[in-house]
Amino acid sequence: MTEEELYVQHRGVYVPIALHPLESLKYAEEFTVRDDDIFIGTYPKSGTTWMQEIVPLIMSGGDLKPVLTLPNWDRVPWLEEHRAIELKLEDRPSPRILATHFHYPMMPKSWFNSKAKMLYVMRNPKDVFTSSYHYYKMATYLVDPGTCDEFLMKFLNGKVMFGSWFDHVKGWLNAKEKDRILYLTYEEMIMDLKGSISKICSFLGKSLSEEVMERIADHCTFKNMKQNKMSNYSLVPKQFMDTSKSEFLRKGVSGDWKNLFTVAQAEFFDSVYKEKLKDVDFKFIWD
Ligand code: PPS
Repeated sequence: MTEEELYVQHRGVYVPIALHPLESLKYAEEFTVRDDDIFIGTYPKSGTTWMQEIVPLIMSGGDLKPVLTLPNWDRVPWLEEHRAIELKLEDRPSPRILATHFHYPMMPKSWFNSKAKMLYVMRNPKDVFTSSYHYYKMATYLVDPGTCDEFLMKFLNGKVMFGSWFDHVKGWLNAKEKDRILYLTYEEMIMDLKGSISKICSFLGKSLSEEVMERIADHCTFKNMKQNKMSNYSLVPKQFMDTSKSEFLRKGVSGDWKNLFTVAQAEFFDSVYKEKLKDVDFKFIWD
């Protein structure tokens, strides 16, 4: 099926209609954000599921119950997904932990006047592309990616779900609420998960012992999360995700783009990246 059949344009970006019917997008825009809300913001395939595991564990002080009893989409629901209305997010007790793939200007109007915090995670876009390429093959609510070249052009032109990676990242990096946004990268989490957990704790004002942070880091390794059926997407019916084509928790590494890109594709990607991010001074640690 085509983009026109499976996606709807919301503020100029494609969103898959199966997950984000128009009433959900309206609900999200008009959502009343509370000062103690904690948001996890990502462009798709940048570390959302990982954070949906880490942040509840930090908030529970290392108690595994929330991550072993609730699927990640109920534990940390997406603000803009159809389930948000069913879950009645407006009635949930504080502090709520919410995920979003929204670009910065799409955030609920009330976000901008709140004190809510945002944990914004970025990942090497070549790895985001690679993870997406495999995911688009298995997720039946998305348009088949076609060849790697075809998907590359769509990705670089933002003709994919949630639009352009470049616009997403630039929008959030230029947000004016810097005091309540913590910028993280997937790569730093790969290199030092406990250090990232400690950073998140400080940002959220949670004081946890070294031992608890170590326990959280251990639970949140790729290997351990893959065993957790509340987080590994094995509860999703086959008709939505065909795991014979790819798994949701697929490889969990940085640099897998090297197994997909040709030299010419990587060079082309890098030239677009250089041009589009020329005004950004954030020090990314990826290649
Ligand atoms: S989504 O669809 O936007 O919610 O996807 P998202 O969760 O953002 O990204 C999925 C990728 O994150 C990887 N992942 C992890 N990597 C390392 N460690 C842990 N614990 C972990 N959990 C999820 C997941 O495997 C996807 O990346 P790829 O490269 O496809 O493996």
